[in-house]
Amino acid sequence: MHLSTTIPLLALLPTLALSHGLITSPPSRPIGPALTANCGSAVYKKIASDNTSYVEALPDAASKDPSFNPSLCNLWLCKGLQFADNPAANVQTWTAGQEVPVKIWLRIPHEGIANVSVVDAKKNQVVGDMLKVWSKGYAPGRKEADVPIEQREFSVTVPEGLEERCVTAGDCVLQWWWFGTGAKQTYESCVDFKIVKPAVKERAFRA
Ligand SMILES: [Cu+2]
Repeated sequence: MHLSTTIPLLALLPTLALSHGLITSPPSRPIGPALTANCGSAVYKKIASDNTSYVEALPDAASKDPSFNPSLCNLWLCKGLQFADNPAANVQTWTAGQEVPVKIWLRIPHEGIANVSVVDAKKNQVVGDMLKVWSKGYAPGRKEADVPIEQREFSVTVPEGLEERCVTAGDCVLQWWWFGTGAKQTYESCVDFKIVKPAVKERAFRA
């Protein structure tokens, strides 16, 4: 929803449900049956109606839903979207040092702060340094074209040292996180990946 801070009640009106943003490339986590199972059907319905909507809309819906399981559904990591719902073909295979092009769909801007980081999904902990940080001025303007292209299309470098922690898909995510400081809305979108060691180098060491 395009929520105005001066008229917060409008946020309750479903007719105002407008999109905000998510990662479109590489493919980000979609909705699916695991989301319903772990987060409940209320959360599922909210994300299904607008897959780019903000996190703050979800905890209230979840708290009234007996099927919401907070030990399996962290709404503040990937908006609660579940690894099990991501088709295997969407899981990226990366090596340290690789440049990964990322595209963001920013349908409605809200100026604020943003970052891209690798998150340990079990511990909900950012691993190492953030790969991108916008400490101010992210997503200004009123429409997507107002947002500087380098905030919507950029590359991140896969860090060193993830070879054990992120060797299994689902253990780590690449998360794009954005908070509109005026709107007070948080957006999260996650890419699943696994780290492999570069095969060519291994052979070279053994030779
Ligand atoms: Cu909004």
